[in-house]
Amino acid sequence: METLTAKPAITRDTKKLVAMQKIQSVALKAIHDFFEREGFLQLMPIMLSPITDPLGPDPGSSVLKTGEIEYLGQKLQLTQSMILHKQIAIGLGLEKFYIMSPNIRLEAAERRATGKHAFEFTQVDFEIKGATMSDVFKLVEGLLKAIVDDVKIRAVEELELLNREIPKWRFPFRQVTTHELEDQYGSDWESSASLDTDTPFWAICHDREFYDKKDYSREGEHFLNYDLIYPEGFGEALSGAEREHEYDRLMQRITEDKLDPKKYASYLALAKEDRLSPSAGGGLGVERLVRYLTGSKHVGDVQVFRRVPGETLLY
Ligand code: ASN
Repeated sequence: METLTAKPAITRDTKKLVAMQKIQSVALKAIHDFFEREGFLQLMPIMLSPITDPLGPDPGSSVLKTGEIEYLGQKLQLTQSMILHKQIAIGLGLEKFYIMSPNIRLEAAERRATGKHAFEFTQVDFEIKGATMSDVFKLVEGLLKAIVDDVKIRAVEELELLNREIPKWRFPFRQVTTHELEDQYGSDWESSASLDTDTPFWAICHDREFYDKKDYSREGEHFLNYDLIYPEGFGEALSGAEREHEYDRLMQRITEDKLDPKKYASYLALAKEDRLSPSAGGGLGVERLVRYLTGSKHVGDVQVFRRVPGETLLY
């Protein structure tokens, strides 16, 4: 059984912690302002549901188990991501929206060493009806530019206190397939490729969860999905995709992944009635964003209440 391996950090540099929270507040306001300008609605998150993102199968995943509770005789899972709910919301007529969505991912203790894993974090999860990958690229590049511009103007003293100079980025961000990244940097490409750049880039075409759409216009295994990778070694910022929404394709992908379709019955029932629609979206990790903006070593360092795999929780 996995056990705790690390003592929690009790002493913290409070001045730095406050500066980080100021930068986070400026970033969050920039995010809300940006989505409002773009005509998005803000939906509320959910934390318990009979269905959640399986986060795999993915050989890179180290989630030990999905959190689960029983409530009035029903088994409910803690949200790992709201992807399935975003698709359902699109089916319910919500065309463009975002959610400040807390996720619980019970990662293995060894993930403490990556600097980018927290077992409880929030992502800015958004979805757009009828959108394509390139629509999302444009939107996210605009979003990140708005955030960084605001932080550079409104958090001058805090950036100085943290000794952080956010580099100037070049737009639009480069797109590279995971096949190319693997050829250049090996299967563990993320941190080396991230260290090798001064501007974020899009890593596209990953073989992963069933809800990320396959590119049916091409022979072989190609996928209409993407990760955004920060420069300077900070790694993944966002992941997202165009979505599978047709019943037969969803069933095929779920079966290929050796998942139990019964676990997704309520979601699949909507697909069967053709009540899911084409959409695309993604999720931007808030703590990872703040880690990047503040140049911090670990996502846990920017959390007032650290949620780092392997560390004992005090409060
Ligand atoms: N939020 C991601 C997406 O929209 C899913 C995830 O976090 N696993 O694709």
